[in-house]
Order: sequence, then structure tokens, then C-alpha cells
Amino acid sequence: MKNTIKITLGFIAIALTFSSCNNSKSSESKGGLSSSAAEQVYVKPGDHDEFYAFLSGGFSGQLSVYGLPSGRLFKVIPVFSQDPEKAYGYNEETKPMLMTSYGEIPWGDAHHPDISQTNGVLDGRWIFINENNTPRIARIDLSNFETSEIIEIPNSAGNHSSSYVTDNTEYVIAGTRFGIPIPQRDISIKDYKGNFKGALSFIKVDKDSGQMDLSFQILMPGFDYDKAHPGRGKSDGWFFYTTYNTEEANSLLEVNASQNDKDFIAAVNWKKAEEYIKVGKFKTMPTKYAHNIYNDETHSATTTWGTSVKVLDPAECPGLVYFLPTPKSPHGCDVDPTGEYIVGSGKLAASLTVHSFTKMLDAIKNKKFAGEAYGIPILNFEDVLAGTVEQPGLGPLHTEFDGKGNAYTTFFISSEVVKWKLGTWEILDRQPAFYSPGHLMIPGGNSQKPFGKYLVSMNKITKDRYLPTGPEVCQSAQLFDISGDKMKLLLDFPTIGEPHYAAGIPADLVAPKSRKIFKLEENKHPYATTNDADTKVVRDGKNVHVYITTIRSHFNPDNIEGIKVGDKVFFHVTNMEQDYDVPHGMSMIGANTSEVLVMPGQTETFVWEPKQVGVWPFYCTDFCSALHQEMQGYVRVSPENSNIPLSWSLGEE
Ligand code: K7E
Ligand code: CUA
Repeated sequence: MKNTIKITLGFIAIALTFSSCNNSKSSESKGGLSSSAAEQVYVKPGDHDEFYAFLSGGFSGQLSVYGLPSGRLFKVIPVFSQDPEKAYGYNEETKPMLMTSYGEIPWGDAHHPDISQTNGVLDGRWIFINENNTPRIARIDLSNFETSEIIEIPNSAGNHSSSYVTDNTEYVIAGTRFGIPIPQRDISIKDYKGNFKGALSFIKVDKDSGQMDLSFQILMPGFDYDKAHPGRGKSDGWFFYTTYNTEEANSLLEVNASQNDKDFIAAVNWKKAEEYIKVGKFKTMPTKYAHNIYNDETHSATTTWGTSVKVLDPAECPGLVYFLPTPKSPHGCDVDPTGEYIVGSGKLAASLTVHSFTKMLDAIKNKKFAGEAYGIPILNFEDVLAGTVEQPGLGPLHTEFDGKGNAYTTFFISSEVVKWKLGTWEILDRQPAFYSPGHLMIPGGNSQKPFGKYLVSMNKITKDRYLPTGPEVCQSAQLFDISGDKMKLLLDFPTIGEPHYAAGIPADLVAPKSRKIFKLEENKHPYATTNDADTKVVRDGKNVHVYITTIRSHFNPDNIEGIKVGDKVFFHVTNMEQDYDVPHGMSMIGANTSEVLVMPGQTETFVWEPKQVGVWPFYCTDFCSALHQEMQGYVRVSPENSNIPLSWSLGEE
């Protein structure tokens, strides 16, 4: 066994060295292209980019927003991790967003963003993203670029084959990477085989509000469900999932889960699942999961608890799931814009496998099965095979499409992006990526209508590409022009965290709808102060509520007395501005939290527990005006037994 590992690692090392030499040679030969490349990515000062690109943050737990072709970073949207820059997860209003059945969790691992679609085309309303570690899916509202909702996925562990939307965003899906006992119980890990299960989850999306609802789960065998892709167009109604570890190994997976010559792509007919749910063919399983929703009028999130889930057993639901044999631990699972081709990227396979949806339906109709696994029919590899791309590269991971009949696949080990033709399977072009790309993204490249102008490769390793920054060097994206026959490298730009997947969209589908302010008259926050006359300080035992407002360039009130050591002071900050781009911040010396950054018309709350007698200042943290530096105030803190009455004022000497 030890030998096998050594050989594998050695092979990868050789491949990497090999690709590095290759790369440096071709980067030199690119010198002549650099000036035209610069023109292609140059966005004049004041001009706007053509596309938004949303790159997942991986272990940063966030989603970052870039412009293409410039590669300029616009915003980091906090999703699964606390973010002191924006007070997300620190202020009282957003803390519930991070609630789970395990309690409040300050961090997450965000992998696959996906933009909502209508009729298989990006509609620019919401973007969904999965959390891997503590299974969750978030919905971000693209009118304000803030996280609106997070739903926890029960019966799941390592929510990796997630979050992808169907043609009309009927569902966003989740799928477990790890097999686990369902329901969870105390059993030996050695009893994995046959006892552990993998749940695939279908989350219904309300077509008007976008609100998510855990609709049902399919309880699959305990394989690892790695990646997923919805059917498109003709295959709408199906979902495809790559699996590995069909060996059901529970230890040393790098060897033990690489035994089978073929694993599976699981084809799930979700329209059939809906029928089975309708006729009551499900079991209701008790469980507990958090559902956190942020309300734009109360400017606050609340958590509600789900207590059960409908579960389908594929063995009892004929026609629900089929297995398509796919070589060697496939990772990427990608469906082309026509919905006909299903690409499975066997990480250890010598060629790329492409299945045909039409052939799959025929084989099902003719009941041509090679066998079954846990009651799920297995189709014959040859019966569903559309074709193979021979010798495409080493270590294929992910594929996207340009809508012109071409596919683009990343190769981790040989460190390149390879362009090939759907239907003929011939390789058209290959370009090195620096280095070891994971996912790639073409705006709309997983929908029926890709915008095939640019391709972004997200690279795992950068080594020498940037100035060194200690042992941790940045991950990197590379922008390619794919408008011609050959791909052309245009730009490197560093990324935040480790982007796995990304989603891109033409800016004009999002920018015109972007919110400028929150209307003060619509502010329904229970502690809002929408009028200067209503500012006040209210004591409720040891809790003190400060109703405070901000407007250029003062706080109201800015002098507060009567606070005592041992109090818990809630600053409810309402930003009374009704102009675009005028947030105010607020921070208080010694507050064991972050500042708050309050958008125009919004209310946010932070807590301060004064521990020492004295007079303590607070100030505005966002440079809001010429007199920003004057935007400050004081709180007098008296001993616990003091009789100083509460008082507050502005502009009194
Ligand atoms: Cu390949 Cu999480 Cu999509 Cu990373 S995954 S690369
Ligand atoms: Cu308000 Cu600076």
C-alpha cells in the first residue's frame, strides 16, 4: 500500500515539474502579445467593466466581486464568516445569519456560487453559494449585494455538490460529500459499508421572493457525492452528480477509494421525485436545521427552526435514480448548454468521458441495465457514452462551455486549460495556466446561454507569479480571451481565500437594479430612530438602549451620562442619510466587537459593556464628509452604585 502512495505522489511531482518548465518557456514567448493584452484589460479611469465576476472565497467563507476584464476587486460580500469590516456576524442584526443547529458558527468554507436563471438564462436576481463544512446554502440578493438568507442542510456532511440552480431556479441543490449514519448515531466507523448514507437535498426557491425551503431529500448509498450539474433544455428535470468512493471505504481513501475502475454519475429525475412526493411516497424524518432570513425593512435577521424533512428512498421509487458508470473517481460534472452532453472528469482517468442524455433515455426505455447498486439500476457504460476526449491532459477537474459548441476543461496536474469540440471530441487548443487550475468560469458558462468572450481560470498554486508574501502566497485568477480560435492569456489577478468556482454575468443585467439607499420611511427596525426628535437613552435594568442617529457630520446625541459600570449598552445606530454612497460607521472604545457600518436609511446595533469608570469617546469610522473627523462623542461611565441620572444631548455646552 505504501508503495502505491509513493508512486502516485512521485508521478504528480514529476508532472508538476514538467509543466513548470513548459510554462516558463511559453510565458517568455508571450512577450510580444503583452501590449495588446494590456489594451484588452485596460478599463479607463471612470469607465466600467463589462462583466461582474463573483469568486467564491473557499476557506474565507465569503464571496468576492470583481470586474472583468480589469480584474479589479469591488467588494467582499460576507456570507458564512464574520466580517468586522462590515460588522456582519458582529452586530446584533446579522448574528442570527450564522446560527446553525450546532450553535453560532463564525466561519465557513464557500465553494460554488451560481446565479439564478429564468428559462436557462442568467436573470441576475440572486446568487446562491454552498457552505461545505457545516452544510448550508446562502442566497445573496444582487440588488444590494448582501446575504439575504442562509438555510442549513440536515442529514449532510461536506455539502460539496452544491449549490446549483435548475433552468427556472425551481430548485437549488445540496449534496453530501461524506457518507454518514442517517440519522446520526453511535456506531463503529468500520461499519461504514452499507450503513452510511448520502443525502441529496432539493431546496425549493420561491420564484418571486427567492426564499428557500427544504423540499425533500433522496437517501442515496454512502458514496461521496462530489459535484453536480442540472440538466439544461432537453435534460431539464434531471440532475447529475459525480460520485467517488463507490468502494465505500472509510480509511485511506486515496488508495482505497481508487480501486474501482469506474465510479458513477448519478442521474436523478427530480420531476419524478416531485411526483413521488405528491403521492406521499416519502418518509418524514425528524431533524433540526436553522433557517436564517434577513429582512430589508427591519434590517434584521431572524432564525426559525426546521424540525422535519421528507425523505425518498430510491430503491422504492423506480425511475428516480440511475447510475452512469464513469471512469476513475470523477470530480467535475458538467452539462453543456444544449443539455445533451454530460462531462465527467475522472481525476485519475487518461481520457475525458462524455455521456449522452439521449442515449441514457434510450437505455432506460429499453431497460438495458448492467446491474444494480442498493436497488438503483446501473446503465451500461457503452450504452450511454457519447464520446471521449483522448489524451486531453493530466488531472481533469472542471469544464465550462462558450455556447459555440466548444468546451474548456482545466487540468490540475498538467496545469493547463484545454479547449475541445463537443461532438467531434477533438482538441482545438491548450494554454498553460500558472499553476494548477481548479475551476474555470465563463460568464453564463453553465447555463443555456454562455457569454463566451472571457474565461477565468482559478489557480491553486502561484509560486513565482507575484511578489512573495511569506510562506502564504496568494491564490490567483487568470483571464483568457476566448473570442478567437485560440485562447489568449490577458491578465493575472490575485484572489481572496481560495476561489473554487465563480459565476459571471454581464454588468448590464445587474448594475441598473443596484440599490442606492434604504428608504428611511420604510425602516421598520424596532429600535430605529427616523427623526431627530426621537433620539433617546432608555434604561431597562442593567440594559441601556441608546437610540442614536448619524447625519453629516454628527451623532445625535453626542454626550451621554448616567451609564454605569456593569451596564450593557446597546447602541442602535440609524443612519438618517438618504444619499447614495454615504454610510456612517460607529465604534466605541473597548467594545468587544467590531464597528458597525450603517448604510443610508439603515439601523444597526452594537453592544458595549463598560468595565471602567471614566469618560469614553466614540467616533465615526467611515470618512463621510469634510468634517468626518469632528464626528465624535462621549459617554460618561459612573460607578455601579452611582445616582447620576441618564441624560443625553447634542450641541449643549
Ligand atoms: Cu473542484 Cu470544491 Cu468545485 Cu475546488 S471543487 S477546485
Ligand atoms: Cu460619519 Cu464619518
